[in-house]
Amino acid sequence: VFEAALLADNQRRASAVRARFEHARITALNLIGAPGAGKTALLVATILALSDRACTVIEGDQATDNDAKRIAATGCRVVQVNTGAGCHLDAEMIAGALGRLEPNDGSLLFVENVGNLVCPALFDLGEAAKVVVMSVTEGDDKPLKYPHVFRAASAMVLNKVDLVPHLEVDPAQLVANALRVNPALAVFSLSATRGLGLEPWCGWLRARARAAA
Ligand SMILES: Nc1nc2c(ncn2[C@@H]2O[C@H](COP(=O)(O)OP(=O)(O)OP(=O)(O)O)[C@@H](O)[C@H]2O)c(=O)[nH]1
Ligand SMILES: [Mg+2]
Repeated sequence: VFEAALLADNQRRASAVRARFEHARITALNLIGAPGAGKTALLVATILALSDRACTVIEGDQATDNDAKRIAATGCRVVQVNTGAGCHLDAEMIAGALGRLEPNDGSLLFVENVGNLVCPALFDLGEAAKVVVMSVTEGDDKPLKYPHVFRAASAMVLNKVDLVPHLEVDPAQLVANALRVNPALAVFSLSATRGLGLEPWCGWLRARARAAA
């Protein structure tokens, strides 16, 4: 009962945040993935590749501002949110961060959620879409074992494809498992640190931003 009330309260706040984004034509993406999947590396590479677009970032972590510093080094405006013991961001935290961030009308806003494949799937942040970020090192069965986030997401980034030759993992099987859970998932295989395969992902982001304009 407590959890249902908590989620209902979050949903109300998320709807208000979403209305605010739509009014300002801001495209907000909620990036969710396990610790170390490469969410921050993906954001750094994406921001540099989309240098012609206005972007801002909300960084969610239990502790430290390490990731905010990595984003700030690209020249992008960023706000860090620390959740302490919390395992996910919620809509109230986003509303608070927006007061500090003040993203421009028509811009792209990336939210990096706390590293966790489970809890963040439950909490609507008012985003236009959730993106699940996975790396090939996590194993090809993960979409079947943690289906909720794959079902909730509109896209999956499969990161660290540069490491495939060193692993036993079958990336085709991983993608097939993800599509079994959610046939509508847009899939982007890439290497954030090597800058491989970024084009289709950036194209998808541009199309989302155009749709909001
Ligand atoms: N080989 C390889 N390493 C990568 C790639 N992307 C990220 N990494 C490395 O993976 C590690 C984790 O990357 P982060 O960007 O910190 O991952 P994260 O998902 O933001 O981690 P948390 O915020 O702690 O959940 C770092 O050492 C990165 O350099 C990639 O495409 N290829
Ligand atoms: Mg990170």
